[in-house]
Amino acid sequence: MLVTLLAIARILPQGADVTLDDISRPSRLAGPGEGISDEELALAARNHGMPLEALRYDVTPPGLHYVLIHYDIPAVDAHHWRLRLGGQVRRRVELDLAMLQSLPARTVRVTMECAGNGRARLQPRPVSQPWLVEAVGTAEWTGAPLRDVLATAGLLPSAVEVVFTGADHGVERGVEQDYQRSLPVAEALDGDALLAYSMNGAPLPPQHGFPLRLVVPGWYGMAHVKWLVAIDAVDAAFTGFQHHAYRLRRDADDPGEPVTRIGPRALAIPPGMPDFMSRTRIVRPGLIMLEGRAWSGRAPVRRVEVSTNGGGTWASAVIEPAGDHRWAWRRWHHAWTATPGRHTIMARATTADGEVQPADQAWNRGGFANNAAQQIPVVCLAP
Ligand SMILES: Nc1nc2c(c(=O)[nH]1)N[C@H]1C(S)=C(S)[C@@H](COP(=O)(O)O)O[C@H]1N2
Ligand SMILES: [Mo]
Repeated sequence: MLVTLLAIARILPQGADVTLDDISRPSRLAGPGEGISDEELALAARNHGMPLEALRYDVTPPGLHYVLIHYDIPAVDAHHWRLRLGGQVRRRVELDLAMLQSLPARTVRVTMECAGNGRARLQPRPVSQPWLVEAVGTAEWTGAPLRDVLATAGLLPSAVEVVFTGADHGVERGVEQDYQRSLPVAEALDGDALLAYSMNGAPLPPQHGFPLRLVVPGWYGMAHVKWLVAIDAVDAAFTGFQHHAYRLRRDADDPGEPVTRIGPRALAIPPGMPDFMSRTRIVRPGLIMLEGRAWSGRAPVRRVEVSTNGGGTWASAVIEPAGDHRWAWRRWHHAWTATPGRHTIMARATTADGEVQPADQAWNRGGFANNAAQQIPVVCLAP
């Protein structure tokens, strides 16, 4: 029914009468048995995930970090680019890249994950970027602490939130907009938020926000505004589109809770070798070292457990220490003796607060913050 209405809306308006509503899609859930559409495929082909074998690296090599871009990568000329600070501040400030780079720099290793990671497996499926579980990556971001940059303008006591505006522009559900997100002042002044001009020791690549992006360690990806051009302190809670878009809602009328910090998750490097089309993992009998990574933007990960029988029984994996990298994933491993037959490998993380990854999905309309434990079907061949 909805699909028919959309099809008619696409045919009817001709020439001068076309509006954004005619071409922009409302949010919707896929119908029973409805496969991934051409439109979702178009998003999936440009917004790529991290191949899970790249979980082997402490820092994700350039080009393997996941990418999510709502509109287009904007054209930015670094020489003319400026960051404007305004709103509830003592003085308006314009900074160029050299000025930002002259402030004391910090480097933070951060695991970033898209809030929509895991969406494609939900039933019913929210129609959007169809991630499985690979919308994650870890990078070393270098830049100026956000609070130091805010101090150049001086926040007024009337400031309650800080709004970040990207140079990218597009339409979403009929609303034309710059990509914008806000942070509460307390969060913005937190020591770890960074305005990053470098990723893994090199200037930001175009797809990751050149020349400057916000990095908010521990928060889901949508908070880390790329291609930053403006920061405005505001005296009331920000109500822009992306604030409403990222909420955990049961249905369209539910005001929902905002999506903020990354839930705990463990992922395994898929063991053995893959079959090209089915992606089924194939192993041979004997000792196999299962390895992976675990992270959380809430309380730190305290335990990782592995199941080799689809969640029937769980065993504790060995986790390596976090070292100086509070906001980065941690490596874990677990020895498994594979026997001929079919197996389902699972991994789950538990935080120091006792939050454990669920076996089943807590469904919400946007398909956000889904951290149900990963399942990897493995076939072990006869010897
Ligand atoms: N300006 C701008 N910033 C943005 C986005 C965007 O579309 N435009 N996408 C956000 C989302 S939803 C995610 S998950 C992360 C992805 O960052 P990455 O592509 O560097 O991995 O960027 C965030 N920042
Ligand atoms: Mo995202």
